[in-house]
Amino acid sequence: MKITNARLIVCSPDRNFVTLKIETDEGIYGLGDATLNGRELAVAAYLEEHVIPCLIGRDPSQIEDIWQYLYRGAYWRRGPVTMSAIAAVDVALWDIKGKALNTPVYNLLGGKSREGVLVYTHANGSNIDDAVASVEHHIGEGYLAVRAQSGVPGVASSYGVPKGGKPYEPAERGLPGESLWSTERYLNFAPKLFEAVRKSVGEDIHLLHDVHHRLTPIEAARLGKSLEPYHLFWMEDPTPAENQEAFRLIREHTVTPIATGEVFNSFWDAHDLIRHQWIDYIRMTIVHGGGITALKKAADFAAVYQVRTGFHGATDLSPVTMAAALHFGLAIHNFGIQEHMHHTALTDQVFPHHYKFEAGYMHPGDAPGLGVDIDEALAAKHPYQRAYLPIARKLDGTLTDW
Ligand code: GCO
Ligand code: MG
Repeated sequence: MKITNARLIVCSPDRNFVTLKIETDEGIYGLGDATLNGRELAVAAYLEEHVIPCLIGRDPSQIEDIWQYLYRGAYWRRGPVTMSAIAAVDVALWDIKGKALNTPVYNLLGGKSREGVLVYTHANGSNIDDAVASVEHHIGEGYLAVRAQSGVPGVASSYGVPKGGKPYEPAERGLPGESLWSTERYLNFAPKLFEAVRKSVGEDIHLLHDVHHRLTPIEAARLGKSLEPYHLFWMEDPTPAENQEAFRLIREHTVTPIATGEVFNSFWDAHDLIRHQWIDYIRMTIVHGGGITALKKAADFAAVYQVRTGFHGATDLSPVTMAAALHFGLAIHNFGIQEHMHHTALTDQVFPHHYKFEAGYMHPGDAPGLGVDIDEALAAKHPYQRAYLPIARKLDGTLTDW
C-alpha cells in the first residue's frame, strides 16, 4: 500500500477543527485530528508545507518509522505545533491499519482490557446551588464521575463556568476575552463547594475538580488538604507544570490525588512527575502528545509507577481524538478515566462516529479502524473562524495563568 494523497479539512461546526485525511492507492483512507485550540492554522501550515510533501509514496503500514521520520527527521523537536502535526499523521495511519486489517484500533493495541471506558463529564454553575443541581443532572444522565466547577463569590467570571446558560466552551470567536481571578477568594470557597456537592451526591460518585494551573505549590497543598474530607477522584492542574519538581511539595502535604498534563506535548514533560510518583493521573492527549505511538510509550512508562491515564477530552479535541482515546483506554492496562465533554450536535453530524455512552462508560465501537468519519460537504459549509482561549487577570490587573 502507498500513500497517494493527504489533505487538510479546516472547519468550524460551532468551533474550529483541523482534520488530516490520508488517502492510499487501495482506496482506504485514515483521519487524524490536528486541532490546537486558538493556534489552529499554525498546525495546518506545518502539515501542509512541511509534512504532507514527505508522506506521498510512503507505505502507511510503517507507523513507527514514519513517526521517527517526522520527529527525529525534523531535527527541531517537541512543541505543541510539531507534536500535534505528528499526532495527526500517526492517528490517521492507525486508522488506515485498522481498516486494512478489518479490525478496530483497540485490537491493534493489545485487545480490550475492559468492557467500557469510565468517563467523567463537566458540571458547572454560577453558584453552589446551581453547581450541585448540574452535578445531579449529569448523574441523572448516567455519569458515575463528574467534574464540578462553580462561580466564585466576588470574582466576576470563573474558569469552567459558561456564560448565558450555554454549555461551557473554552474558546470564543474574535480576539481573546478576559476573565478575572482571585486565589484568596477561590481557596476560601472551594471546600464549601465540595462540602455541598458531596452531601448531595453521597459517597459513591467520583468527583473531580480542575484548578486550571492557577495556584502556587503551597496554595495547591492547602487546597488539597482542605478537600480531603470530600475524597476527590482528583484535583487537576493544581499548579503550572513546567517545573515538574513543583509537584513534590504538593504531594508531601496532601493525599488528594493529582492529575496533570493536558498541555504537555512530550513524554519528557511528564518524566519526573511519573518516576517520582508526584502525580496519580497523566492527562496528555493523543492529539497534542504526538499520537497513539507516543502515548503508548508514555502510558507504559507510567504503568511501572502505578500512574494511570486520565486523558484530556474537552470539546477542542475533535471526535477523531475522542475515538482514538476510547480505543486506547479500552486496551491499555493502566487506564484510569477519560474526560467526556459533549460536542455540539452539528460537530457530531460533521464527524459521524461509532462511539457511544451508556451508564457511565463509553465504548469506541467495533468498526474497523477508529470508527469515525468526516462529512466533507457539511464541513465545507462551516468555514474556519478565528477564535481564542481567554486570558486571566488578577483583581489588580496582573496577567496570570488562565
Ligand atoms: C479540561 C480543560 C479544558 C481546557 C481547554 C483548552 O480539563 O477540560 O482544562 O477546558 O481549558 O481544552 O483548550
Ligand atoms: Mg483541565
